[in-house]
Amino acid sequence: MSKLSVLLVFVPADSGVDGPSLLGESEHSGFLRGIKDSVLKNVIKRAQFAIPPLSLMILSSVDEPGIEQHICDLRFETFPLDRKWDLIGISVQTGAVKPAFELSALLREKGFNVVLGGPYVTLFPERCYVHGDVLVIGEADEIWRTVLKDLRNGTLRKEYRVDEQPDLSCGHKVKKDALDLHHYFTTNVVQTTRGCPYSCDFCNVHVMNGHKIRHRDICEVVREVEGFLEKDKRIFFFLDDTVNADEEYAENLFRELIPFNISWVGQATTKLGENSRLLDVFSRSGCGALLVGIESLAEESNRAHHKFHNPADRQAACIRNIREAGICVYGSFIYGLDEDTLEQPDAIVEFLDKTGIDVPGINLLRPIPGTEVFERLADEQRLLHDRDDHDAFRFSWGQEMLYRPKKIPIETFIPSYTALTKRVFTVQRAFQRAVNAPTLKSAVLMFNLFYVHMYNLSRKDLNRQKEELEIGNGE
Ligand code: B12
Ligand code: SF4
Repeated sequence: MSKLSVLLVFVPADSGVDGPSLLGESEHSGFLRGIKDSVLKNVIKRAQFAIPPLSLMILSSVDEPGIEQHICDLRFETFPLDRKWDLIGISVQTGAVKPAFELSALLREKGFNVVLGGPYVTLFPERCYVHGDVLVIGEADEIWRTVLKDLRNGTLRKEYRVDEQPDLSCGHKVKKDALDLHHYFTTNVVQTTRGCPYSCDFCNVHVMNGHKIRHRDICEVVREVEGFLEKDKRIFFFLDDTVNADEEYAENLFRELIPFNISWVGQATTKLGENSRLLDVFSRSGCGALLVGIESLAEESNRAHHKFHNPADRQAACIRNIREAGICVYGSFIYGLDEDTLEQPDAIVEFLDKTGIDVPGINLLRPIPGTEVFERLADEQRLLHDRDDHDAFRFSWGQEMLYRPKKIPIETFIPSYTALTKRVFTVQRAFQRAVNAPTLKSAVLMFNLFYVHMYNLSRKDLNRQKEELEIGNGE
């Protein structure tokens, strides 16, 4: 008997990291500039964040007799409509809801059975029922097997809800068999923990994955790294939101990884700079770069958004310690938080000079539906779009304001933000940062040069939005 075929689909977002482009048509863009933007968009799409979707790797690693699973990454592949699929699973991220639902509608029209899962389905199941035949609400690591069994038995239900978050310690081997390894910058993506003990109000990781940190078994992660190396020797991405959230676990895990001689990148809090033992283990295990969320340099702003774990007065020293350990720092700022004033841009530039941050990211606050800040801004009538219009809250690249800052009028805020990105992202600074980077110099140069381009797009879009806001105000 032939096997049942399941296809798992990753849908690119229209805007944002999947290939940034102008949100609106720029009158001044011109033919040549248009070509340049489109070429760069494709280069960025392919080079920058091209890592495979771990969620779909996890699901496709669930072995069920009589069922074969494939992954289709629409960033690189066209949808294989010429084949018969018994079930098609689509991962829905808040930033890519519209294209995900459009694809689902098209496939259902053609008679395919579509199952929807992922962060948006978990947060807003009531908005997804009409868009899929089956919904999986929550982390699907374990329940996916039930879905596959029901598919085989012809007893698929409308809804599968995960009541208790999966215990990560009981071992789920992640395989790469369903992936085309050649599409990606690297395929070595690993998650060691899930859940975040913090409650930043602009984030929904703690809403989806809970506050309790769940760990995978250290031996299991080590075996996974070893197995991954057989197929792909490139850099590892540890996708944990905070790889140092549990310092003892992190120390034990990365100590075990030292003999493998890998190089890796991840996300951490600046607190790492205060734990010299862990810093040493990170460095010896091959850590090349860490993204740290600095957000605001104004302590009262971080407090207003429930970010309490950043020691503002000690941040600079922490970052210097991390860089001195040979690890590059990607410093992620948000300008426009509630207590921010027009003094922030100077403070940020001074901070960048003082710490030598290798890649700065100067973000605008994105009120994501499903976060606390989204609800608060909606209640305070500071959102620029209807709170029910989730598509409007897309994840563009610092390219549009979605809300009114508290202390700075929006018409003043926009030029202040664009002037800041113009100072921070210049070709000259990109080269300087690459020269000074403790390691991964060419990657640091590449990122900074991409940002010169992307923040250039951001300025054009924001200037256009400012004009529209002024016209709207009758000026
Ligand atoms: C690595 C990463 C990326 C990578 C890879 C993206 C990817 N989708 O794989 C890159 C850099 C490309 C990226 C891009 C973006 N990202 Co991102 N990213 C992450 C990060 C750090 C880890 C993702 C991950 O692998 N998690 C581990 C897996 C196992 O968890 P999971 O994806 O939730 O999957 C589980 C369930 O959701 C479910 N599931 C998922 N898909 C499906 C599909 C089916 C059919 C089923 C049944 C179940 C199911 O089962 C899985 C196993 O339990 C998360 C933070 C986080 N903690 O998840 C943010 C996160 C997912 N990203 C986010 C955002 C906003 C984006 C962008 C929109 C950013 C932008 N400005 O462009 C884009 C969107 C790209 C896209 N088209 O999806 C938000 C999503 C918010 C939301 N509510 O949807 C998160 C949560 C970060 C945050 N703090 O808010 N991202
Ligand atoms: S932003 Fe980072 S630290 Fe804050 S809640 Fe989200 S995952 Fe946790």
